[in-house]
Amino acid sequence: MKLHFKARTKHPEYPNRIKVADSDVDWRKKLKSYTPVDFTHNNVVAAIGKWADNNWINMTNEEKSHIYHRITYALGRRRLLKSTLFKGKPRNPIGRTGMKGRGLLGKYGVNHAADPIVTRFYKGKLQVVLIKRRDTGELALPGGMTEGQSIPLTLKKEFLEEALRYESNPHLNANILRHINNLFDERGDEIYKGYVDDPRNTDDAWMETKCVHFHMDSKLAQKLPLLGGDDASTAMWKNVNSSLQLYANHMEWVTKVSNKMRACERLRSFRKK
Ligand code: RP5
Repeated sequence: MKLHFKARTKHPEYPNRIKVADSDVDWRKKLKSYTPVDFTHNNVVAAIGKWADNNWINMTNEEKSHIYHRITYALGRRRLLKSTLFKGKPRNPIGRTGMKGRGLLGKYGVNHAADPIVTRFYKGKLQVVLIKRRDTGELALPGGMTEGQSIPLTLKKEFLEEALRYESNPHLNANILRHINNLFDERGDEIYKGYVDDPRNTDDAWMETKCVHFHMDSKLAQKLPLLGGDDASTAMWKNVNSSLQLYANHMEWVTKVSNKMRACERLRSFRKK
């Protein structure tokens, strides 16, 4: 059974969670007492009817049925959210987090995101585009919530907004934009789909993502005018190595890409022989 770690840590905008030991995460283990902190951020309450669901106690059966039909990949394959229900309410499929309520997440159950991994080779080293998140100050992939849009659109939109400050970047010209459009239109290589070990997760709400890899030609990569925007204070190329520490479990997916690229390199040099 997969464990979550970051989903049990403190988020800067959250109160402290109840401590949950690794051995107590699994719901199948009966605990003498489990009293998670109840927290839904004011921003979520203010967004009810916009990007946030209604409060569970005020929800009509129709609203609940709509939620039950959302898609989750948290346990591997595609399922309806109703497969995660406990007493009629979606429950974190990985286990206890020490907090109930929605925290900063608008939706009960799954909250969908998309994460682009954009890489290049620079001086023989694999590099990846990262942003610094304004909320936790951590380095992260430039991903974002799907907000009802398709995954391909979200991947491109988030990259443009968070890594290139699309709206007001004076160095982002039509030629570079055309190349970026072409790169993202190639569909990329799916690296991961499912649960994110996000520090905002709770027992009632969690993040899931689809993470897609795009490798950039070195010449185009050199021209990319990286500039943090929206939820990102900065954007940069970073060498991929084991000392890199990233938000949530983003490093797992970057490592997968690095292994894939290394295998491709080996194959290429083998063919040259
Ligand atoms: C993570 O949160 C996802 O992997 C994605 O990077 C991000 C989406 O949330 P926001 O950055 O839009 O807050 O779980």
